[in-house]
Amino acid sequence: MKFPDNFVFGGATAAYQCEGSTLKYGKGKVAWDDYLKKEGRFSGDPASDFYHQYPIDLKLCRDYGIKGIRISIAWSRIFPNGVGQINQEGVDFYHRVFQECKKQGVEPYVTLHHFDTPDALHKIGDFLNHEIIDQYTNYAKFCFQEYHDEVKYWFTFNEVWPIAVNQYIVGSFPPAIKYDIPKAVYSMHHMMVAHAKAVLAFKEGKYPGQIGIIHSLETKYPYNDNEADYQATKNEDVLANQFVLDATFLGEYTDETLTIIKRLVALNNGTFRVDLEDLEIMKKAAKLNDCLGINYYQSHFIQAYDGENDIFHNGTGDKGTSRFRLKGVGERMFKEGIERTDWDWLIYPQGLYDMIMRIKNQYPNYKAIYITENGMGYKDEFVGGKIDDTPRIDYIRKHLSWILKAIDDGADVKGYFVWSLMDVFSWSNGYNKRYGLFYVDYDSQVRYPKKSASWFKQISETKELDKIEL
Ligand code: BGP
Repeated sequence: MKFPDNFVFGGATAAYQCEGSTLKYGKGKVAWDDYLKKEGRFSGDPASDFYHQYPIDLKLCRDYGIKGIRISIAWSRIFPNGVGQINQEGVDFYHRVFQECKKQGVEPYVTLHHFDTPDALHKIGDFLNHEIIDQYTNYAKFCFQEYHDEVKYWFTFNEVWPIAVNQYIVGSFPPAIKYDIPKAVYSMHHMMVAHAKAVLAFKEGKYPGQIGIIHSLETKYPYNDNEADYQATKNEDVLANQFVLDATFLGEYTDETLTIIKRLVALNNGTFRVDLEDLEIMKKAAKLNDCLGINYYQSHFIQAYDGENDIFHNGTGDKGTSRFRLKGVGERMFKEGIERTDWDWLIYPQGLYDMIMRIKNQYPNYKAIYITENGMGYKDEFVGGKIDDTPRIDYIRKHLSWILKAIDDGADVKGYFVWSLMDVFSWSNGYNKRYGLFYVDYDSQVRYPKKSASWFKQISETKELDKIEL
């Protein structure tokens, strides 16, 4: 049970979830600022105050054997309005962070977009608006040029499907629209074109290093062994997984993907047409991805569903409250014998193995896989300065075991990043859903290593995992 010597063990973060200082130091607004204010439940400030605490977090990385950190650049810290004027204070901030990474021996893996389109561009349609593609590409080019001496690993987007589904189907991300499959599909497609353009710009600029994209890939299984549930499973898989994987690795959509997507869009009174010029760009870029990031937390068991749309997002940790029933697509079911977190996320580590092997078989031109997020949302208890998060250790151990099996079976998996490095702000759950290896006291901003941090250090340093039965 040993990982390859060059396997990277890291911790993941995202700008809006950890930096705080959301409207300070020249940063432009993002849609979340007003949305969260209106909701009145919680705010992106102070988050984990990474803007000021980054030397401490990177020192913790060093002390706990964490060799890589996922960081995202906040587009609106660099371009407060998305385009045009540059905020030098923001540009300098990321230079300071990357310099500190170097000092502490922690490799930065940098995401250009992690759910935080600048508000000025969000207001004119975000990725529903075709114009945003070029604005995003300009921002990406700026970052490649500015940081190419400090950053070797780039990811264009974090989670294309969750952005689309949460913005336009679940309604838990601004602009909080519900049940609009056509909008979700167009927004995904435009992000994939923007990804392709950024990859081409990176390669044309001959920058050193690697570039890829991060997808959230949740394996879908039929709930019952019958034809209707198989079809429902296919629907959800195509919408959530295959659409973006085709775009990434084929640069086009297969007939199977298009047939299902067009049917689902038509069912919602829409049409889906692809611009041929965009397709050319996607095709060129599909051969050039250096890596794929997989974020994996859960899988779904799907049953056929033709009733009315009915989705309820469990954003409080009130177990058993979540519902996901999408007309003509399917219904996600809880399954006896499969544990769930308090937020109703099904803990199914084998789903990660199945997804990795599916990519290996279905898209053999993939080059390398990083597990860029995996971890357990948990209501950690702080008792006398100690945090015993044994369930999180079990969760991570099981997922790592299945990753090892995938490597054994020939998949090229090069790294694993725990979500999250330290506790961070959770988009639709606020501050009681904690994921970190390090507990953050949000009042004092003091960090406390959890039991999982010491356990993870040992794995990272020895590369060895105690054997468990799969
Ligand atoms: C992923 C996102 C992260 C993070 C994580 C946990 O989808 O990339 O930003 O939020 O999920 O999600 P949550 O905070 O909703 O539990």
